[in-house]
Amino acid sequence: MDEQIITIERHIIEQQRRYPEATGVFSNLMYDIALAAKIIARETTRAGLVDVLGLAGKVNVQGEQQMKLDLFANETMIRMNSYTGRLAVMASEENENIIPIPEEYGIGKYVLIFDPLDGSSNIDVNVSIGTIFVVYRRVSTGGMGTLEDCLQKGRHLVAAGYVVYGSSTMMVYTTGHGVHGFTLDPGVGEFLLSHQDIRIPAGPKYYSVNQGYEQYWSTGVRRFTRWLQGMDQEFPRKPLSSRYIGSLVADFHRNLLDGGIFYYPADTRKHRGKLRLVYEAVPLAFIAEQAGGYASDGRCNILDVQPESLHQRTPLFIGNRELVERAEEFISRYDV
Ligand code: FDP
Repeated sequence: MDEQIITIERHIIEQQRRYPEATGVFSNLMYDIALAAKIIARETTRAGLVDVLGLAGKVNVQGEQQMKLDLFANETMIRMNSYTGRLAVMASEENENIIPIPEEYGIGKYVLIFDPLDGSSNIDVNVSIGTIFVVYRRVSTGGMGTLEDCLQKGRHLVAAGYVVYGSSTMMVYTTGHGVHGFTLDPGVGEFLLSHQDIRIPAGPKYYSVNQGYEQYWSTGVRRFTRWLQGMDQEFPRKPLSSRYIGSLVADFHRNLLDGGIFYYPADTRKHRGKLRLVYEAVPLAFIAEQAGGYASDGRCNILDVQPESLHQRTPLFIGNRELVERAEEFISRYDV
């Protein structure tokens, strides 16, 4: 019985020890996010029991109808983080504009960007969904944070993570020193370290894409998919299995642990893809990189893309490095 039980709080404190100059503000911000995740997890697990299902009747900035649980998750993230004095500004996938921190609450030096509940079409059918977050240092000086603080390149982020609400709730995060996963023990209400220093397995098992849209894809994406299926005559390979949940966090999480690639390409209907650069692609790209993987928009590293607007969309190829690099090769060869 010499196995240690490490809570997320303890892990965060140990990470903080790497920085003797740290004041603890960042660690506390990580706790706040973990606490918000626990509150959202409690609601998602009760969603089938209480009357929180169904549409709230509002339409979000993406033009999608919001579900009640999306609103709850968004409110929870905002309420947990507005009054702490740790943040300069926030941005949420559910809000059209940046979320300023009122000066009377105290303005901090960090910036929090999140997708409160990703995979919303899966809520009603009890399939895994998730929360994605990313933290930056502010770049503006003085006063309330600005849009510029929220439009930094992924390369400059300080921490990124996600929570997946699945058969158990897991929080996975990185501060640039490996990727660590914690499973929520609902009995004690603590996230306990269950996956230390996650590395994407070298031998990939899965490819994850919505193949129903194949008719809209470019030649490069089609050829790449044929290659993954072991059907490319020129470059034969063993076929990968296909898995697609339709919740980015859940699809990404499975491929992170088991090996594989998730992609949501640009197509003839969605010229810039569907997923959001700052809320979805960037945080997961950093996690992938920290786990030995890679994320690309098909031509360029996601972490090097300069965001131009908050809700900007991007094509995304993410997972095992060699598969993502192959996707780039097929795209540069066949798509002009
Ligand atoms: P959803 O629209 O259900 O919120 O980001 C949005 C997202 O889900 C991702 O989680 C998911 O990977 C993707 O869209 C699914 O889109 P398709 O239904 O077009 O495959």
